[in-house]
Amino acid sequence: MPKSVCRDCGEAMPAEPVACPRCGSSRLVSHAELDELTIAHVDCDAFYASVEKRDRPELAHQPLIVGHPSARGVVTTACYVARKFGVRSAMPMFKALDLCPNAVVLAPDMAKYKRVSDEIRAIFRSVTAIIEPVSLDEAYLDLVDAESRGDGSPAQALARVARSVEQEVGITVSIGLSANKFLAKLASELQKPRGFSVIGRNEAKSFLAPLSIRKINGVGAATASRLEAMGVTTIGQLQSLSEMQLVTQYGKFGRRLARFAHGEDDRRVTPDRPTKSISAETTFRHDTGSVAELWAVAQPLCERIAGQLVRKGLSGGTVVLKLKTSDFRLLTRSRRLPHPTQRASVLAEAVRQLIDKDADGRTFRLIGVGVDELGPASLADPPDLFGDI
Ligand code: TTP
Ligand code: MG
Repeated sequence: MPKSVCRDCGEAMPAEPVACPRCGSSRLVSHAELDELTIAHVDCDAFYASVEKRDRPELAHQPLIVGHPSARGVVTTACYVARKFGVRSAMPMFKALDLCPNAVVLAPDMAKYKRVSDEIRAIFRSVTAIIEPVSLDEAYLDLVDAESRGDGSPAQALARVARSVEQEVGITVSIGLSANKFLAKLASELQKPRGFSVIGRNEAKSFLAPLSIRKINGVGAATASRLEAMGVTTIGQLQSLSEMQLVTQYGKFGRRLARFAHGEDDRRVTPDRPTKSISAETTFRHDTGSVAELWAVAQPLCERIAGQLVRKGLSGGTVVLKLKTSDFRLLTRSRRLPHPTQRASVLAEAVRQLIDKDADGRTFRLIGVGVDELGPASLADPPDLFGDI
């Protein structure tokens, strides 16, 4: 049964009406699988240009180009008015101004875009902790916990995110909701600007079939040329090749290509490491699943981190264990310490407990240990806990 969410008031509906029965808006997002999809890609519309327009309302309807206004400069981004004239990112400025002589040109203000990006991320955090920023203006969100956090369905949480960004930050975003990162990113591009698109599992293959292979994340000019030389230009043609054929030709990436072509992608949304953290990691010479080996490598990492904490006059409140599996999945686990520390032994004890949980037969290629929730050294290791007053 089709399910809909009103993008203006957040009302959820079991059917697919023309307008929202609660607020009358016709901005509805509807899809039969709406309640089963949890992975979103959120991308700001004409990001730098939108921020500049927000700060200069008199430019609202004018063509605006952000980029260095020298003769040899290039367009960093163009607003949607300028895009109607054919202006695009990375175009030489002289060409852009030939196409759109009336455009206003502003130099980028990166510090401001960073601040805006932080504000947007704070809004993302209000609906999920599983956020993977890709650049200042885009991120993947996993809304698997939305319902249990009291945010409603993933689509309702996302509609609220879009409204908050508009009201609190003053720019617009486009949202793609799907079953995985690959499809979510494609979905977010479908209806820009101010879009909200859904690609369901059921239609993924047929949706992908007519698209160019160049739409696949990671297919650059070189891979595309190789595929095109084999007569493969659309994802549909790629679907008819076997995974084995693609692996023979492209190695590991071939496997990913085969999966993507069928709309499958098992990459997780991986929250980025907190900015304030200290970490160390080691790649194993041979992949291992042995607790003893993991532990043997983790201990010196804890020592390195403890040394850095002492040198920097800091203490760490949370220990983070990172493990990359042999098939490149990243697992991140963290544990809050009973008290902030600078000691390798305290870090190591927490890491040992985390390793014990994750060593379940899988093999790993990399182990990393980190600390975050950094604080001053004065908070580290209350002396009475160690009896060495
Ligand atoms: P994009 O998300 O690719 O572009 P956009 O946000 O300007 O437009 P839209 O998403 O609506 O299509 O990139 C985000 C920002 O990154 C963009 O505002 C400027 C910067 N950027 C560059 O500096 N160089 C580039 O070549 C591109 C594409 C973007
Ligand atoms: Mg963008």
